[in-house]
Amino acid sequence: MHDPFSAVRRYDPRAGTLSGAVPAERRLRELAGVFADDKAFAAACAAGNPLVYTVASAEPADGAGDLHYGIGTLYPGRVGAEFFQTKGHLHAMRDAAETYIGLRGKGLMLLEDERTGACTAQPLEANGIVYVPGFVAHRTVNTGNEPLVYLGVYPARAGHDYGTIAEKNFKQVVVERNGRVEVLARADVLASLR
Ligand code: PAN
Ligand code: ZN
Repeated sequence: MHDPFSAVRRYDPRAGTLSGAVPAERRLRELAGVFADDKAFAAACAAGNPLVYTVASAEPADGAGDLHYGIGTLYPGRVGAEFFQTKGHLHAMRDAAETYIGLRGKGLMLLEDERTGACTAQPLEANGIVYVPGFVAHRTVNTGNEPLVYLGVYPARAGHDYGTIAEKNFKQVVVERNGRVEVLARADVLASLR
């Protein structure tokens, strides 16, 4: 029988593992449409389709007040000038918020409010916390040289809507230029690639 109190898990912030969870893997080819530079994307897929990130999730219960959580491990790397990043999503239950707790590495979260269009890039790194309010699309970007490992805690019923992002993508793109991390408008990046 399900024991509601057998709730202890162990995680390893270096490896990004969570006891009792088999991590889901996202390889580059599954991120079609995410990166701005189509040619660089095709070349990187052909050159070995690298592992971009894993997510090890815990879903203890599914009631209205329950929580799920997952450890994401986003590897360092780039497609052209653009840093490795997650697919990004809105929650299917739009008002579901999420707390991201940085465990290792250094990166940014792209946040975009679908109601107002307001967008921002906030630092996500070891010892930092980013609160993602409801109605806000979120994507994680690794701007460092080591894995970016973080814990995300969200309502059990949040669900993931990837379709809206697949259609619209985020307005901001994070690239390396002259050895620096820069957050640019996607429209400008696309124009410069033409
Ligand atoms: C996170 C994400 C994780 C992977 O646990 O699921 O960072 O990103 P994608 O789901 O966009 O591929 C979360 O935000 N859960 O709600
Ligand atoms: Zn989420």
